[in-house]
Amino acid sequence: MAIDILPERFDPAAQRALLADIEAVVQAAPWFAPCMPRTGKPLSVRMTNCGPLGWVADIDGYRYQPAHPDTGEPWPPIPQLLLDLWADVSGIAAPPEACLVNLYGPKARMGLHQDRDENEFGAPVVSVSLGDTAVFRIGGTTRKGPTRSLRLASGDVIVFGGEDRLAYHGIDRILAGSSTLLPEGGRINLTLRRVTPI
Ligand code: MD3
Ligand code: FE
Repeated sequence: MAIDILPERFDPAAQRALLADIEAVVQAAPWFAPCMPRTGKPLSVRMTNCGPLGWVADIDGYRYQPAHPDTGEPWPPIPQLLLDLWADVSGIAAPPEACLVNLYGPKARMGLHQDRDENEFGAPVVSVSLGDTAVFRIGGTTRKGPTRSLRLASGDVIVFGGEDRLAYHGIDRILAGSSTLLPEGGRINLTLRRVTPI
């Protein structure tokens, strides 16, 4: 397995059910504003997490931690729909430990980066897109070299494993108005990850 694309893995009814679960997560763990380490420059996305561990970014760096950076409360559990998805598509018997939830407004983007804050690269990252379509870019495991562009639409699931687990990737832009799932527009991306060694 390298990149496994499952277009509309969640049909519109399942997308609404998943969105309701995420709205409950956000009630318990409100959106926080991540920033770049050292500079404190804000990222354009808003974030929250569910699961035993959550990814945070503040002036001190990037890390996984068991509690919300603003409220100090533990992250809420990962919704069953997402645990079932992981069991179906990850090929890993151990459950995911972190589900990062990213919120994109119409102008938000995410620069090309690698995900390397985890201590288990044998497990894939499983991504779910909800709401407006994103123009996603993925390259190889070095910053230079060719990249390709892919559109991620609402309900799509992508599994990034094998050599592509450490591929550079980012979000170039959001196609505002391409979906009516989110009442206020925009896009939510969910990424399920294993953080500690299996
Ligand atoms: C390829 N999120 O949270 S999802 C991230 O749409 C992140 O919010 C983007 O990059 C988003 O770190 C992209 C697709 C994705 C997520 C994780 C990956 C692709 C990946 C990890 C390794 C390789
Ligand atoms: Fe990433």
